[in-house]
Amino acid sequence: MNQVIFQQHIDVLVDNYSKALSAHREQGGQLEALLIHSGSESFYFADDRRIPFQAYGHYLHWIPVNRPDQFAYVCPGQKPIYFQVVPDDYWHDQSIANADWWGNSFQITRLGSLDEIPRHLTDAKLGYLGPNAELAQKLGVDQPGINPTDLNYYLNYQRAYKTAYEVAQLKAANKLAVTGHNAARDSFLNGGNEYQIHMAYLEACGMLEDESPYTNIVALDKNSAILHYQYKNKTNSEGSQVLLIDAGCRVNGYGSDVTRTSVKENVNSTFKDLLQGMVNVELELVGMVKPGVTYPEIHLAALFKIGQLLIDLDICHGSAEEMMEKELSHLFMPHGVGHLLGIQVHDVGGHQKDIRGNTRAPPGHSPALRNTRELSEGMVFTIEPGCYFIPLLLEAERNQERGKSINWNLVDELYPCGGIRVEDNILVTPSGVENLTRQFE
Ligand SMILES: [Mn+2]
Repeated sequence: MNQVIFQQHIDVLVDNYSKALSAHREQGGQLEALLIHSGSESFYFADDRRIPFQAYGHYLHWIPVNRPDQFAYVCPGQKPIYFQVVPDDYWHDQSIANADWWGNSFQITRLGSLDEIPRHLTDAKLGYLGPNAELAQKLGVDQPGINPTDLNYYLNYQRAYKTAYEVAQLKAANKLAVTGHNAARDSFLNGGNEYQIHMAYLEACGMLEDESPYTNIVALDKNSAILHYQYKNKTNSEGSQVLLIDAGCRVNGYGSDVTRTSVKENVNSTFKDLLQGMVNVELELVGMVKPGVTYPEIHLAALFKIGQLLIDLDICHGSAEEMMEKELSHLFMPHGVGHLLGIQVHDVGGHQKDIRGNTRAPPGHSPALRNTRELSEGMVFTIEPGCYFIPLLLEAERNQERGKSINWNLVDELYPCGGIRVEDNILVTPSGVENLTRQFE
């Protein structure tokens, strides 16, 4: 890893945090420094088993060490400090390997317990960002210094703009995911069931399930119409015709989020055409990306294009305009066309209009749209149009006025195929777009 781009990344963060703290004080706040906590270990209820740990996003933004009770200390004018807590413990491996490429950007203070932190702090008025308010108080921070809303808005908003270092991590996470997706498709074409396809993906990526940025969706046939399908069926699936797999990888805390849909040769021919159509729709939507376009424009274009495709394939009757007016396309794509992406798969600040926390709500007909931002250079998000045959949504229309626009014979034929989603990760460049996923295919 390149130490220079990491240091540039930290320089940007120092600058952002300094500005955020200045803005905070201009509005009457008092804070001069921040302690950013990775989080605390937690346990299942009435159990001594630990819940797999996932560090807080604003902490991982600084330090690529996914471990509980680690702290970044940021005080403008001072080199950032990493309070690295390494307790004495012979039950677990608590060692942390510091790498020069990131370690040189911090003053690393190694401690045996987090109780030792206060004695290393200056008298700058301290705030706390993180999930444990009780701990914050123990470390000497009182409300309103715990997760101050104004600072959160400022920092969440800025997270959408990635540094060169972050883009490099996201690219690496995409490269790895593409390897996994290729293995998953091969497993499917060779008759693998959901469990086997899932394991083929993990194996190809060389990762444990806990290391995934989110729970893999590995859905065969009609399961692919369950948007967040969470199981991995172990039954014989040699006769399966459709695979929808939504799976990513994580590199230094940054996650990719990629979906591919594959079919076997003998799949329903309309479904095969629909898949080709959806791949084209996705590429056209990616082609719309450039600074100044708003994300809801891409979402609306997705609904319009899917409406047109459904008409072209005789799955619906009428015009694409009618499909929009009657919100028929929405029945086939009930989710948003994508979301901001970074440390969190659904990255923060998607509905923010500015650093002060004013929001832009998604359109009333698409409440699930997670991103309403105006696109600008350095933003990373997904583009993931989908088209599904979801009985729960479609059957409610069968005997209604709206249902007259739907070719039910064909829908009945397509139910067993489930649905389609095609998803790439996209970077906004000064003049347009870089597809972080397809460059590795
Ligand atoms: Mn996604």
